[in-house]
Amino acid sequence: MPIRPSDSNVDAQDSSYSHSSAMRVAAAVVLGSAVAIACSGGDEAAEPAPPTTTADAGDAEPTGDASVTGATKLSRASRGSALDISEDDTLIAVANRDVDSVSIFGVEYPQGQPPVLTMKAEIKTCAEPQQVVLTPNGDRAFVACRKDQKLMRLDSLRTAPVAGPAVAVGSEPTGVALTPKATAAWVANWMDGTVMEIDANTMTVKSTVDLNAALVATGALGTIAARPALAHPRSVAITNNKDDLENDESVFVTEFFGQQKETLAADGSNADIAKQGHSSICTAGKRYWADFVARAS
Ligand SMILES: [Ca+2]
Repeated sequence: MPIRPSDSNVDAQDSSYSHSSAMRVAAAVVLGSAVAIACSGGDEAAEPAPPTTTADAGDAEPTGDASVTGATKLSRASRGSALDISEDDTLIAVANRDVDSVSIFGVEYPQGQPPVLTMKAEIKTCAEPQQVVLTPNGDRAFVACRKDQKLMRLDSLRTAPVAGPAVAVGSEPTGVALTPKATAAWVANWMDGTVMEIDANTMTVKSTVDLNAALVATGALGTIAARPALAHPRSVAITNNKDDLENDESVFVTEFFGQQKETLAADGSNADIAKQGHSSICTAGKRYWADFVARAS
């Protein structure tokens, strides 16, 4: 079972969360070769080891039944949420976090009338579905289940919605997003400090990016060895440059905790400004590296 800190039920993606001294950190993983030098950080020994990848999904065919709406590629960046709307606005997926299900709604827009919402199905999912994200044609969805530590695919949402295969990911996945053609899903493992690339068709882990080593390399944590659970990636979003390549996009990941930038005063007067967030920019070809850089607080 994962270790769950006392604040693990606080959702940093919700505006209700307020922790003035814990500023956000953003991490980014760039799936391309253009910024490889920027990722080196000048310290070879401190760089996280690139994960092993076995295949290139860059030119893979889109998933799902594209004939349903014809959409094979998202028109926008992708990020999961408790709720997602299909590209054509006719399908809505809602994560029911407390009852371990996802509800699928069809939407019609009668002229001059309010939209009509019809629940097509409530699909039982793995436990604690934190985020859901729909594919370009809306026929599939991917669900990150925080308690069960899985990513589950939901299939045939347009016709006969059903739970599909699931894959074990890291501890407490809290975020999921898709590449523009939905050939891969990226999951933020909040407790492990990693992000994973999941093949959307085979539902297998293609690569794992360790953000812990990248965070240690900034020096913000002092002189310590990298280990799991130092970084806490929370939500994830993937760019969309509208070309046909999947492996030239960037993956941005929010980091839950800020890092100390100055000594805390005895009277605590600088408690709200003594920390700063970090963001990262990274890496390379068919290998994925991660790095953090300081962000202005
Ligand atoms: Ca692209």
